[in-house]
Amino acid sequence: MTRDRAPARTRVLLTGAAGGIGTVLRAGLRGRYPELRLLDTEAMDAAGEGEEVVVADLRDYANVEAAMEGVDAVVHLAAIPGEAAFAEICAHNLVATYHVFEAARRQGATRVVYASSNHAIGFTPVTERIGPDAPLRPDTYYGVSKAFGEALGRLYVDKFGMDVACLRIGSFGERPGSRRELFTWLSPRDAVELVGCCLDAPYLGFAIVYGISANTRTWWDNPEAERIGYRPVDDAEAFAAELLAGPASDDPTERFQGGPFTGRDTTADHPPGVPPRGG
Ligand code: 15L
Repeated sequence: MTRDRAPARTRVLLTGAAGGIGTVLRAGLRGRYPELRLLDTEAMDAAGEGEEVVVADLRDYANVEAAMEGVDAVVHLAAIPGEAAFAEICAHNLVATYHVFEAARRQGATRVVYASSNHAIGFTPVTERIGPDAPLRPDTYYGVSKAFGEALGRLYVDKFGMDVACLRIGSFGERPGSRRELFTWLSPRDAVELVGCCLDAPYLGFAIVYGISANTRTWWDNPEAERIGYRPVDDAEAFAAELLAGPASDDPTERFQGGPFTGRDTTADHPPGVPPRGG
C-alpha cells in the first residue's frame, strides 16, 4: 500500500529530547508541527510556544502511555548511546523501546521514527559497501539493542500496519572528528531534514535509512533515504585534508565500520551483580 499525501501531524513526541540530537531536533522541528511533546529523564528548558515538556522515565510503561496520549508520530531517540553492561542496555534500550512501540500502538500513534545506529552493522568490514538489507553485524550489546529495535519496528509494521523508519545514524556532530567519520558523519541540519522527511513522507512502511550527510566517502547505499525525499547538503569531505594529515593508524578496529566499538570492551563483560565466570 502507498499513500500519496503527507499525513497531517498535530502532535509529535520526541523522546531523548534533552540529548545531543534531541536538542538539535527540538530547535529544528519547532513550528513545523503544531505541538512538539519533548520527553526526557533530565530537566529541559521550559516549553516554548507549540511545545510541551515531560520529564519521565521510559522504563515505567505507565509513563510512556501517558506521554503518548494524543500523539500521532513519535521520534524515539532516548537510549544509552554506547556500550554498557547488558542489564543497563536491557532496561534503557530494549524494554524502553518496547514500551514506546507498544504505547504508540495502543494510543493510536501510527508512525515511529526510531534512532537505530550504524553499530547494528558495526562488524561489517570497511572494504564492503552495503545497503539496508545487509546482514546485521552488531559490534556491542548497544548494537544488539539497536538491531532489536529494528526487529521490533518490523513486527509493528507487519502486524499492526504502522509506519516505521529506522535511522542507522552514523556520527552526529557539528563536524566530523576522525578519518572514520569522513564516512559516517551526519551534520545537525541534515539530521533535522532527515527526521522531517521521515515524519512527512506520505508512506514509510518499514524503512531502514542510513543517517548520514552527503559524504563523498560512504560505505552505505541509501535507497530508502531517496524514496522519502531526503536530500542531505553537508559533506564531510570538506574536512578531509585536515583529518587525513599525519600517518595512518594501524588500530585493528579501523578494519570495521563500527570502528572503536568493535574493540574489546570490558565494561560490557560483567554486568553488576553477576560475578565473572570462575570468579
Ligand atoms: C553511535 O551510535 C553513538 O551513539 C555515538 O556516540 C557515536 O559513537 C556514533 O555511533 C559513531 O559511530 O560514531
